[in-house]
Amino acid sequence: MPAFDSIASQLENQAIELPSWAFGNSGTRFKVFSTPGTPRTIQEKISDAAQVNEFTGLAPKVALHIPWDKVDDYAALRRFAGDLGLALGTVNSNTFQDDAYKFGSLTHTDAAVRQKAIDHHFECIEIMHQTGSTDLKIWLADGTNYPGQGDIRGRQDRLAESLTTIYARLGDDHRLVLEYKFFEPAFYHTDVPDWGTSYAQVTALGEKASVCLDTGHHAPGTNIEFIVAQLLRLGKLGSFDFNSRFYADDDLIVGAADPFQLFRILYEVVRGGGYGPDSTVAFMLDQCHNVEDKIPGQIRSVLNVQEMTARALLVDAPALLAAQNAGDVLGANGILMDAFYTDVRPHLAAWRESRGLAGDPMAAYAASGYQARIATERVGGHQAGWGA
Ligand code: AOS
Ligand code: ZN
Ligand code: ZN
Repeated sequence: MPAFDSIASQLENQAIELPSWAFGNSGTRFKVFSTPGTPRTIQEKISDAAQVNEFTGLAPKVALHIPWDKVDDYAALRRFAGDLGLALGTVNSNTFQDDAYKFGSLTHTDAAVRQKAIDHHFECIEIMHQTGSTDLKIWLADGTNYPGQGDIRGRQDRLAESLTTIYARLGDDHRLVLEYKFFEPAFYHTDVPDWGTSYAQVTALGEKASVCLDTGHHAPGTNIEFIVAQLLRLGKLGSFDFNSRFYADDDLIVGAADPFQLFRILYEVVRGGGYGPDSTVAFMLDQCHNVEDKIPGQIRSVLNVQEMTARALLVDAPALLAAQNAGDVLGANGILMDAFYTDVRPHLAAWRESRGLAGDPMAAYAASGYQARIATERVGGHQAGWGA
């Protein structure tokens, strides 16, 4: 197995985008617990994201959700983030909370509703010009609850037409990433339920469109790393929404439920050329912190991604290939498992310290006093989806 030192320089390439909504209060359909110090504005969310980056060096971008993060002056917001060492990242559209979208948005039978949803995406693209964001991420709640409720085929056709109109409005440096999800909020059929549908739709659009893979959006038992390998092979893996799931779209801390799965995914990312300076894959988190503090929740998340990336980089690729080609089943499996079972935490702590970062970012953040300060300074923080 390669020594840690031989892969250390590749860790410099890691950049994880934080979701603005992770810093707001969120919960289940039963209760939204509020956490002292919860941001009241997008500026406060960005300030909290800056803490994650300050203690880890891993999170230089913040993704926005429109209209949750709507402001009058996006150029000013970009400067605000820049002064904290951050860039504004992916702009997430939202066509799932207006009454008009009860029966769909980009797929709706009513052209006026489709146009409303398209106009919202035009607004997002305009915002991207001002924020310097390159990615427009579309996740649709569109779908039906009962067989016969909608014309599945007609909805695909309208989706294609709506996406084509949005795609035509993208700037030269812009990309469109289409996220899939197998169910919820629709329970019978969802209009973009799987990677194949997303792939078919974005391929019809053109080069600037690709697939967003949310790790929580698959049926239990799905081999997600296979999807990763396939999409990279096809040149259509645009971005990740990382999180963990035990049951459905749980949006828990990435790597918390199944670190081995995260390792397997990141191994295929590395294997498929999705990691490194030439990669165009965006690594985002899409998480909510319902019962734990949000900033340390995000710090833990990016550290989990870093740990599993380091382990994936440690796989002895030539030896693995040789074992595979020789039909050495257990030898090949053993080579992969050797890397997975390597505890990289002491190495990563030393690596951080060599770069002027705290060896233990969780402890350093806890000792910084920031959490106590925001708890006293901020009163009346908002729910994630309804922040200022
Ligand atoms: C929804 O399930 C998706 O994961 C989206 O990425 C969504 O925009 C995000 O969870 C924020 O609500
Ligand atoms: Zn997502
Ligand atoms: Zn989700």
